[in-house]
Amino acid sequence: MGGDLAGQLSDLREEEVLDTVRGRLEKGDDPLKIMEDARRGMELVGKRFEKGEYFIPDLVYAGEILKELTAIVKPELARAAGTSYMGKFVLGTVAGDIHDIGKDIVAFMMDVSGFEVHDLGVDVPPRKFVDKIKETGARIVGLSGFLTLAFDSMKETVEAIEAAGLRDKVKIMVGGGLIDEEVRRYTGADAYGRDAVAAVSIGKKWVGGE
Ligand code: B12
Repeated sequence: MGGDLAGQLSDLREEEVLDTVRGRLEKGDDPLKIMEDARRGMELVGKRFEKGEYFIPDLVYAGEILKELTAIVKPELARAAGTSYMGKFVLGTVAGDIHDIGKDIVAFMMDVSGFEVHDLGVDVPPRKFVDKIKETGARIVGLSGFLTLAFDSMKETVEAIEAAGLRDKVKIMVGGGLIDEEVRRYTGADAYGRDAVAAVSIGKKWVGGE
């Protein structure tokens, strides 16, 4: 029951993964640590895909296992977080990219941390971000992306926000598998967050809550 979660996930051993997660939560293990192990497991899945050991259906299956795992961990994460109102947050996976597992974790963590989350979903064109910012008056924007092509989509989204005259009204954070500080600079965003915990602390800093 206390097995190696990252290894089990990377081997796509669904039942063992879920048993391990339930067992760890019962023992009072930190839900964030469980999510970190799951992240490492998904990284291993990605490596096997790169090496040609796994194929697209394996990625889909890994994504499904991760979703089930997240559903089990979510209530515990919610319990661990604070809840005072932090303002509005517009989030989406940028144009051309349909990865949403990481984005959904960010949405969830921002939500339970007190942000009003407006999640635009996946493959979101720049125009939709602009419209949502105008409609909600949100001051914080999150762009998620896992593909190399997402770098340009993020840049185009930041540019569209600027062209709409909203650039000095919003702070923009970027994140996702391949995103780092260098990519952040390329896109013109204000901050890069490595994970959902970082997203929350950046957001709180921007609203002056921490
Ligand atoms: C699962 C998966 C899929 C699933 C996605 C299911 C879903 N509903 O999301 C499916 C099978 C659909 C898929 C499809 C594809 N995929 Co894919 N996929 C993955 C995989 C294995 C895991 C990604 C994931 O969900 N990780 C789990 C989450 C939890 O990861 P995380 O990074 O820890 O998330 C945190 C941070 O990123 C951060 N974060 C995320 N968003 C944001 C936003 C903000 C604002 C902030 C601050 C933080 C933040 O917080 C998250 C939570 O803590 C990766 C491999 C990898 N190592 O990443 C490849 C990978 C991303 N995929 C890849 C590819 C190539 C594809 C396809 C093009 C394959 C194909 N030929 O069709 C398609 C893309 C289709 C498209 N247009 O988007 C490549 C990308 C390579 C590249 N350089 O572009 C990768 C890297 C695999 C590889 N090594 O080749 N994929």
